[in-house]
Amino acid sequence: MAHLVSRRTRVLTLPVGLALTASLGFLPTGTAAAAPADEPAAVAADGPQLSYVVNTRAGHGTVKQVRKAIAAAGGTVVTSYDKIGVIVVHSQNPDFGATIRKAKGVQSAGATRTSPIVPQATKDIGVEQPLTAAQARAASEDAVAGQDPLEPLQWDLPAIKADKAHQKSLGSSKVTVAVIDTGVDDTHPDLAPNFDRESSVNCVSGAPDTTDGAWRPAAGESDHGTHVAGTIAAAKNGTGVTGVAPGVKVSGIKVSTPAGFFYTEAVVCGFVWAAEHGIDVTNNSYYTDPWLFNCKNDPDQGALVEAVTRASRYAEGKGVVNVAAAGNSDHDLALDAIEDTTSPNDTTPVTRTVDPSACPDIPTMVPGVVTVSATGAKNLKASYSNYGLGVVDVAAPGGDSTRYQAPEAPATSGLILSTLPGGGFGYKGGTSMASPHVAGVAALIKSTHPHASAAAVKALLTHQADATACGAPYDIDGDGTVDAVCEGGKEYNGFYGAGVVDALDAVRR
Ligand SMILES: [Ca+2]
Ligand SMILES: [Ca+2]
Ligand SMILES: [Ca+2]
Repeated sequence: MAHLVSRRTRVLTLPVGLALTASLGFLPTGTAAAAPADEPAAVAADGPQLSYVVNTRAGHGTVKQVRKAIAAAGGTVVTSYDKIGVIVVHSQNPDFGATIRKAKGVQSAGATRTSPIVPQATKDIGVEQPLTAAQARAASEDAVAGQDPLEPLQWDLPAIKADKAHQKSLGSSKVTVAVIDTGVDDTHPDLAPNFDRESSVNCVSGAPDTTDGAWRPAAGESDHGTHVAGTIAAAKNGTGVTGVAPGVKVSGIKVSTPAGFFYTEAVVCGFVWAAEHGIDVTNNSYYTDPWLFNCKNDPDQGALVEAVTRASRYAEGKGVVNVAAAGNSDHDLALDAIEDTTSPNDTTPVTRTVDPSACPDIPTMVPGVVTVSATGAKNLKASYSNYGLGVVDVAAPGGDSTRYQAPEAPATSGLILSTLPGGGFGYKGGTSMASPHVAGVAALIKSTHPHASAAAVKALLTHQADATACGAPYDIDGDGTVDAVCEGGKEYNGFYGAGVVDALDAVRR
């Protein structure tokens, strides 16, 4: 089974050679929760407990009517997002989806997973490349006045002129970026000063859990979200690393299960939470499991696209800029036929050929979401990064294998250095790391223009980006064969969109 997070957190060309796919060893068992007592006896409830999103027409009367139909079909409402007409349901009725789709007021409904809801083994995603004590020591000797000790290793900051931007502004503490991810360890000394607890939450069940600290990764869970948070807003405080926007606030919206699955109901909860808690920017370095591509003409997958689209649009309407990673499969998302061999990734994947325009990768391909491709230290598209004319909006550093794109000294790794749970630091690479650079720049723009709408911030983001031409035929491994084709002109193309984001322009009034 392909693991979701592997696609986003692991570069295809990892220097430490982590496998791209990892068996989760998932075994369906009979441990799913018992059927609710009030379930009508006539409805089959002998299937695995699955989770669903049910999309309804707006209006309170409709929601009430649909709730009745859900109960009659053997479903239990977990939570209901009435403002966007999305209801999260659990059911063991194998026919629940087909039955509820016929109910009055229901527009679409789909299972958010293909395996039952049971506790899954925790799994350590691991660190792509450690920071050695010698590297850290050498960096602190190289650091000049005004730099945090590890900043000399952060080649990605000058690549977007964040170092120069910081001489003018670190961003406003009135701006908050939410990391919709695997959880954020806010006790990290480089994150604690900028962490916003009030706008942090655990959304894994599909309903918000505001228990103190519920936004943190549990022991053994992925360190991905903590790394992403540091890239956005690690403090400029004389210790560790520096984020792209070290003066803004960052919050954690935990949406992945212990095994690292990002299911639709959790993502919907995350966007609705962001919309209603004063968030200015969300970062989305994942795709919703279990489908890499969700075909709108499939009743299940189409409902997932609809629910995530409603939730992200609701957030955008409340002024939230949603930024997302383009993905790490080296796919041209503008093609009309891509082979997907990894979905569904929570049971047995099947091979299918999809047209991404009809079968989008969500949330990154949802209209309105800023789609980010990754560059390496030579400012070229990273070897693994997805691309596509008309799909990629902007580019930012996500790192690449040093063998393909080596940084200049004193930096020693082609990957991105950031915070890890437990107070540590380490390198990761992927479009997961590119997206938070863009989220950070969007936060700087919002700091400069506090009254700008989400649309206005996005317009400035692309307008200020430094146009990057396709350049020479892309043979990143130098074997004489072109590895990806960049379409478009200098101002807008499939590899870099409108260009590499510009933190210095972002702080100019
Ligand atoms: Ca710091
Ligand atoms: Ca510029
Ligand atoms: Ca090649």
